[in-house]
Amino acid sequence: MDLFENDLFASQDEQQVSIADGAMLLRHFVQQQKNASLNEAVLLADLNYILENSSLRQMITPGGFTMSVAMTNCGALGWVSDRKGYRYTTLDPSTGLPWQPMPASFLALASATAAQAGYADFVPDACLINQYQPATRMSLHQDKDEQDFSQPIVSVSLGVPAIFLFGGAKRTDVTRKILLQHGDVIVWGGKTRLNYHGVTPLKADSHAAFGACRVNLTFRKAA
Ligand code: MD6
Ligand code: FE
Repeated sequence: MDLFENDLFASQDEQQVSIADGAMLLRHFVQQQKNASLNEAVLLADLNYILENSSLRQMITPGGFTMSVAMTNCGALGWVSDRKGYRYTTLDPSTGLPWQPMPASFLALASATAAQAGYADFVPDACLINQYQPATRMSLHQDKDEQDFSQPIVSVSLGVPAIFLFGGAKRTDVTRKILLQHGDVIVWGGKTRLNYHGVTPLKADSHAAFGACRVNLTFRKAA
């Protein structure tokens, strides 16, 4: 299949895959958590609560384009984009109120996966929630609005699978395709912290809990 020809990992069954020095894929990590405080049902209930109390919105890029991915945040800081630029805010611009607090299950998932990938003591202060409808994509970008690039990023995929594009330090570097399925977590830092990456248009599919959508949780230490 053409789509996966650059995917080093699609045919492998390993639970834990090193993508590059500093970046690791933990497959189906969410489903494997069975603690009272961290398990799939608690995580999805906590996510639903956030989405019910904070609206997903399509933000405007500094260049004036409407992003196709719908976003909200939880945690002390939230990532926002508008004509003035990209930044982190303590208040949700659509309400003027603080973002919803980060649920304990989210914190537990972020620090457990970071530790598993070799990043001890990761305590995120920001969780960006991205919702992809069918055909929605995210173009190649770097995550560079955070203050301390020694801190990793934890990215959790839920719902319909997506193809993640993982490039290099330059926008023109070749990208590899990585299949991200429900419950997969990428921990990303070290030498790859500023690598370009994106998501190809979401294919029509269905997931029991998410319908036609994919939801991505991106945990960061922004401040
Ligand atoms: C997404 N993810 O998976 C978009 N950024 O929906 C990201 O932009 C991302 O997954 C930095 C590190 C990991 C990521
Ligand atoms: Fe990103």
